[in-house]
Amino acid sequence: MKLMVVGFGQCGGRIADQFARLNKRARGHRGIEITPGVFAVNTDAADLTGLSFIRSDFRHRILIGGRKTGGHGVGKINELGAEIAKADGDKVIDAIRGAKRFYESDAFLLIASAAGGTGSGALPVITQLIKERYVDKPVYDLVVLPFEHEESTEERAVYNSALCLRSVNPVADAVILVDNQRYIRKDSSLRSNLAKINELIAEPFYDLLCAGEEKKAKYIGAKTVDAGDIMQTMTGWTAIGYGKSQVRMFNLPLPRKSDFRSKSGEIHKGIQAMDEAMSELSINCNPADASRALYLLSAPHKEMNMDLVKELGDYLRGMAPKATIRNGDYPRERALAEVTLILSGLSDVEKVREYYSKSTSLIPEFKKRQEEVEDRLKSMEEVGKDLPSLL
Ligand SMILES: Nc1nc2c(ncn2[C@@H]2O[C@H](COP(=O)(O)OP(=O)(O)OP(=O)(O)O)[C@@H](O)[C@H]2O)c(=O)[nH]1
Ligand SMILES: [Mg+2]
Repeated sequence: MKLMVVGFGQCGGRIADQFARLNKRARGHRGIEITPGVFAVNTDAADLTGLSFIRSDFRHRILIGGRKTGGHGVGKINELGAEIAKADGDKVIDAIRGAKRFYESDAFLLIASAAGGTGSGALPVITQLIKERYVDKPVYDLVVLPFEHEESTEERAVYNSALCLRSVNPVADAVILVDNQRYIRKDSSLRSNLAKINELIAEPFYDLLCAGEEKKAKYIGAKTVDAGDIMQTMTGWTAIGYGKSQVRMFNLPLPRKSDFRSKSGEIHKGIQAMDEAMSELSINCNPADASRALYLLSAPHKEMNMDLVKELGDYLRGMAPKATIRNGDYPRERALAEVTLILSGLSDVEKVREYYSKSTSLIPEFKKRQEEVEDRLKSMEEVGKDLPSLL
């Protein structure tokens, strides 16, 4: 599958940069293309300069709202991010249209954080704009949710997130939820290592996108996962996960198959990878709430067989009994069994529900504060009303 990738704001731009890196890897290692166009859009000029893999011309790193913000961002006010995106949206559309191999792409992937200003506000606006212009290509939004410490110290982080999610959900074909907090559960040092988190966020997409683009016969599975399978799966609230398990230890010469690599051993490795993918999902959710699911098994050719793929399917069916499940296999050369998992069409996501209810109670409070500011400004004007004006 080939994606047009656009990142908004600092977080979105940096994750889009990771997709440009994955594309470079796919081209170098496998001679295939997975992202015919990668763009970053920001109100902050310095953030655009800091990217590494996205082409560095102004058609790929797009500054919006330049005059309004002086190139310094919108300071977490996502209403302002949305307003700027409405005014400058054509810049983004022009850049996409100008991409040489746009026609090769199957879908859009738009990325932003929910808690900031620029990305959170621009994402829904540009999603809608792209949906109107390109009716035949699905638009998937990847939304990054804030860390717990941000939610507890900045009400605005919760409020922005609620507004962003509430606005993208009706316009995007699917919303992939990615909770920053989930990436520091096991390794709290990652809190200060956003670059590493961004790698972990992008990584599951690599096999998923490559599998259907392979040209070499030995890497084409018995059942390929292609753009059609992914598009049939992606709808509404969505989670993605990835897990792996070592299939050959220490690179020792292999004993004969009958010696120790029993079929049940292979299945065990596969299940282990599936378990990890499930527990490392990008958002905490209940698999039983999914209406669609997809898993891709990547493993060395010799380890792969249809029994294993089927066994994984039965296992997943037990956890997601209501889901239509699609699957595929992807023969690889690495000594790993890897599972990439998508759970989609989730009927309930606790985190989203929480943002909505907390923010609804914040509205009167925010309104009250705004009125207080206006009252104070008015009373100050009142004091100076008898002074002559220089205008
Ligand atoms: N995973 C990840 N999260 C990030 C990154 N940068 C910022 N965030 C998160 O994104 C939120 C802040 O949004 P930003 O993307 O910085 O904001 P912005 O869209 O640039 O908007 P303004 O700076 O307010 O104009 C916070 O929840 C951060 O934790 C990043 O590189 N990776
Ligand atoms: Mg910013």
